[in-house]
Amino acid sequence: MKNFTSVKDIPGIEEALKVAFDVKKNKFAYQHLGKNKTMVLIFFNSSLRTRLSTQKAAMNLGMNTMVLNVGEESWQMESELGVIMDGDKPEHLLEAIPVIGQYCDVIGVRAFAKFKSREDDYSEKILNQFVKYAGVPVVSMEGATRHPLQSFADLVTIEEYKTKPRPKVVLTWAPHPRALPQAVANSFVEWMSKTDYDLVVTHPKGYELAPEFMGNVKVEYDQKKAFEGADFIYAKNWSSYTSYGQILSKDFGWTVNEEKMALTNNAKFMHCLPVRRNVVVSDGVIDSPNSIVVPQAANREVTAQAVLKMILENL
Ligand code: SN0
Repeated sequence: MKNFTSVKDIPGIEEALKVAFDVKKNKFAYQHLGKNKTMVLIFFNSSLRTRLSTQKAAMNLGMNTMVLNVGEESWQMESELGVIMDGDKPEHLLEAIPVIGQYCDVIGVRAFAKFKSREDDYSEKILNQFVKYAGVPVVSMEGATRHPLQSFADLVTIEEYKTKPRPKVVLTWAPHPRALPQAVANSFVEWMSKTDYDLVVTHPKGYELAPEFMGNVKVEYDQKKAFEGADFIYAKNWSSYTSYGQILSKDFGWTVNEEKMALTNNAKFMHCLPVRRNVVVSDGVIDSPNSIVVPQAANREVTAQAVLKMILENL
């Protein structure tokens, strides 16, 4: 594997799962692969799990890691092409990216949707500049449209907790005070579509995800109906794709609570975190024994390590 920016980069779901379960069992067995190799992690946006789990995954493989938070610790970076740089951004990505590539063997990048232009976001303007100019493999640590390291961890978690071969997996929109990217939801749908799970997406009208991610995935506008018989409830807020970046609803009627979980087949509750308690999900649900958000987060280390292992093997 060279770059990792979407599910299309892995050799296949089955093989990727095999690698993940193997590194989970043998965390420190592949340290030779990363010896004298360095990973730089670049953050244009905040992080907790992604930063720590990816760094830990690299360290498990014997790599060295360096983290850079753009803007706070580095120069502000310009990403537009052809601009007159007489504003507040002293450095262009066109130089910064190949320079960073000189100091490392793998680059991890987090660059969220900016919500200025749907076209810019959906063309992955920043992430693709890294892929183009880095000269070394690039791992997406959440781009504008996808969060593949998260979705891979979600897949591993569902595989670990499922009690039947073909569980019903429900992705439900939930309210939020801020406009969030569609990346986690897009990517979740993209990865789940590669499995034979019974996948249902539920959201209010106007929150339809991009057709390139949804394909033929079932949409159920009635959240309670969607929850019926579900084995996994995956909650996530996203802003509108069609009315791009807008908040169309803050309806607490969509909050995941005990009453709705009672409609499910004793479903496990999942969320990528960070989560707004009593907005996205009630305390009662996230604190219940059915909540698997912590083991789900723990699998971020596992899947980051699986991805880095596959990249290192190909260097
Ligand atoms: C990000 C998102 O894409 O939704 C990262 C999720 C892994 N989430 C947020 O930015 C949440 C921020 C907030 O205000 O709750």
